[in-house]
Amino acid sequence: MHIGTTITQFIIEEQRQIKGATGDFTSLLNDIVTACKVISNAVNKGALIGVMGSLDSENVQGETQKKLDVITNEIFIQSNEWAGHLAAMASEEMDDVYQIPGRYPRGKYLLVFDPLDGSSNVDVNISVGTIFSILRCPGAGDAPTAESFLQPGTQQVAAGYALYGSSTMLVLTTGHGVNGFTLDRDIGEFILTHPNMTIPADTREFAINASNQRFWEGPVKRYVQECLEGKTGPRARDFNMRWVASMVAEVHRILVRGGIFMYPKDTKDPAKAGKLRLLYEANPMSFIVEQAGGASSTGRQRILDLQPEGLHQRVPVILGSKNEVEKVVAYHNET
Ligand code: AHM
Ligand code: MG
Repeated sequence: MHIGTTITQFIIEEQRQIKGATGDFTSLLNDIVTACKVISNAVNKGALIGVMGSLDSENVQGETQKKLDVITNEIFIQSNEWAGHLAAMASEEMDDVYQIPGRYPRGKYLLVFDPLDGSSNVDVNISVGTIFSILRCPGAGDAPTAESFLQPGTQQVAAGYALYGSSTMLVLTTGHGVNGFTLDRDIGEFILTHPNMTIPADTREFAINASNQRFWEGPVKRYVQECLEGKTGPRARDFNMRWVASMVAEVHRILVRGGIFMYPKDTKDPAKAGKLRLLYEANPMSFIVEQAGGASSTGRQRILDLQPEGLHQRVPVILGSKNEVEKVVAYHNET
């Protein structure tokens, strides 16, 4: 019988290539994988275990928290705080940095995550996901602060997401391409099913929340309008549109069949530069997309080059098939 490559085997074999690797990173990734399996189970059982619905609380960004936002955040903390690999964590659901409790050793990595992205979809049984990013902790000895996390996306050691969809998948990059694993529930292991995922440079599919159209800037209005004009317009081809409102599901679709995803700058709330958060949404997804041959930009700058200014900073996001992203960037440059 052929046994597929488990994610653990894959990570160990990948790390063997790296001189001086201590096994810390491999072990950290394993704990993240465990957290994603536990979350997958909770999301899958849903109403059976009473985890659907909202709480009265709001997170630091003023968004109503779902029960599962809080539960999944707790799962991530519990799975990752004890092993001695992390110096601190930060997440969409916590106002400040989470320090590793004194009873555990402090390690050299920082973990940033959105434990349940797209959680507005969870009550209606549409795909949601977990996004994570691993950074090195700068400085030795001192307790990490928010500043420790403010590193450009190019500094990420690894990034990934788990997609809780019709199957549960984990997609990972450590800077050597992108690989996808599917959870085999019978044996409780993620098995390599999508090796070397690559995004085609061209696409005929775009994803954007079109209800915000009146708030977009000129270049995005122009790009979408030209897609809508189809064969008879300047693009001379018909485009298809998708909007799941779960970034993980959109990025996964783009990794599998190409496409462009946009949550651009808009004037809906002038206090916000965009909707998606740089550290735990835009950066990890941009790292994955670039590693798969795609591109990712705010429209004006490569996302991975941005110097973060705050833990919960928001940025415009335009990512996916390279030639399409470059077209949107070119339209921004013309203004
Ligand atoms: P969340 O982290 O609070 O779930 O918000 C992020 C999500 C993304 O997954 C998705 O792309 C976007 O918000 C959808 O926004 P909208 O509801 O405006 O379509
Ligand atoms: Mg999110």
